[in-house]
Amino acid sequence: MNWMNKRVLVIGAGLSGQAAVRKLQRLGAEVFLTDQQSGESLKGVEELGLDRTHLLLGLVPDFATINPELIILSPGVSPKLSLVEEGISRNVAVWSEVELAMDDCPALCIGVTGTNGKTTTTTLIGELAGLTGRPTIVAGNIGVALSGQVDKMNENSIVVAELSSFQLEFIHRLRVHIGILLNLTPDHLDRHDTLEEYLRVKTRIFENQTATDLAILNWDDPLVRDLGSKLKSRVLYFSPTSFLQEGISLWHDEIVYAEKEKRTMIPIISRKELQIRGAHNLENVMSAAAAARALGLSWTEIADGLRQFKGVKHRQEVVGSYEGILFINDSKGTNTDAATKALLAFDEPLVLIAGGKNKGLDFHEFMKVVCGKVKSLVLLGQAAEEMEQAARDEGVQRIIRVNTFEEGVEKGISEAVPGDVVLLSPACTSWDMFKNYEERGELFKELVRRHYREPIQH
Ligand code: UMA
Repeated sequence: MNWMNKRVLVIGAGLSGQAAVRKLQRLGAEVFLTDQQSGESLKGVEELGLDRTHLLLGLVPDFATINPELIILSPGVSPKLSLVEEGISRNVAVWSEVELAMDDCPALCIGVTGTNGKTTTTTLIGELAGLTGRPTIVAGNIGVALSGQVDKMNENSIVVAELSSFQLEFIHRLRVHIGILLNLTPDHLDRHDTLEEYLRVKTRIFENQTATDLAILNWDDPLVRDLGSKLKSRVLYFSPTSFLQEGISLWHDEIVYAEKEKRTMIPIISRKELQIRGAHNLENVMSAAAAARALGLSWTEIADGLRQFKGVKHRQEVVGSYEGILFINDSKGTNTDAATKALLAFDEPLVLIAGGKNKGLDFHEFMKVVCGKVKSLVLLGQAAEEMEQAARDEGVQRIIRVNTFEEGVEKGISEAVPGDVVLLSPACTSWDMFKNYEERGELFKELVRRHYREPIQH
């Protein structure tokens, strides 16, 4: 669309808002950027060019004075904000930042949504799409605003977009050629009010698909399965629990693709060959394989890509296997729920390295799981004392307290024997020792590799 000289109000000056402003500046629009926070507290705003751009920060601007023809909404901004309500009541178009990003983008678009697993699936599809040799970008809710990425795209490019319900709420023409809905469970109900509304918004991902497009749906999720009969696009189901005569599913331990009409079943890969663990990851792997197949990759190429995939950084990321011990970096496991999920993903004897700064959580329920799964528990950081107490209350036998992170990793290694898994999943934030969980995860990987004298990878 032509936005030359048009007045556009961008609400929210975070990643999305700033990327939108840059794109609108390139399109020649007159931009008004507003945020409830003042300029000093907003990182990156000072780097925005000010040509035909007005910064209205730390205040509530007067709608009538701006008189916008378009409002771009950052995903984290509620549509109940008075500025947005006023725009809607005056019939001003309201777009998500992703709508603006994809408005004139000629690339093939793969969109991934669902309550859980979006980031892993998006990352994996990005890696598989890379195998096609076509220019590929991975962006969206994954932490990189789409508007900042799509400018250099052409018809041959592939955009893999993680799309949240917040982003899908204000799309209009955004078309995903390949769309994935992984699963649907109640989430973000503070924003979407009812489960029905949340589902409605999520399923908008398929709204602009045509008969040539592909919808990849989870057979095991009744709400997602039912959607299949209502879509205009072709539908391909996947099931991580049962065999499907049509689609991607599990046949014993093998991930297979079956076509009913041709009466064929093609084995893709054994789940045992995957580096990423846990039942939930099968959803991610199967849907990504379906998308990659639609991109024209052979099943052999797809299997190779799946075999290589080490997961998303710091989320049950496979560091490597050394002298028969598998090392997993789950530094993003900053609460007991996330750390519990990580523990349950492994059947092998576990050495768990945990601790850091407590977010105010009680550790007793978590320690019940630890007690059943973990052979040695290494504790560090500010929360170590509290965690040790809870671990003792729940009957954990082998608890080792250390003073530094380095010592914790060394102890973890010395506790393990071939066949074990050493898991860093702290159940705490990193802020007592590190800037963030990324820094903690990177140090973990470095210490493990240094211990086994492997060159450090950056
Ligand atoms: N703001 C206002 N008024 C309000 C509310 C917010 O001015 O009423 C301002 C805040 O002061 C802040 C800005 O809006 O400066 C933040 O906007 P934002 O929350 O949309 O954050 P962005 O930095 O633009 O990041 C967003 C996504 N954030 C959310 O959806 C909350 C990022 O997803 C996404 O990676 C990024 O765009 C790039 O596409 C994060 C996320 O937590 C990872 N997503 C949720 C999730 O995964 O559960 C949906």
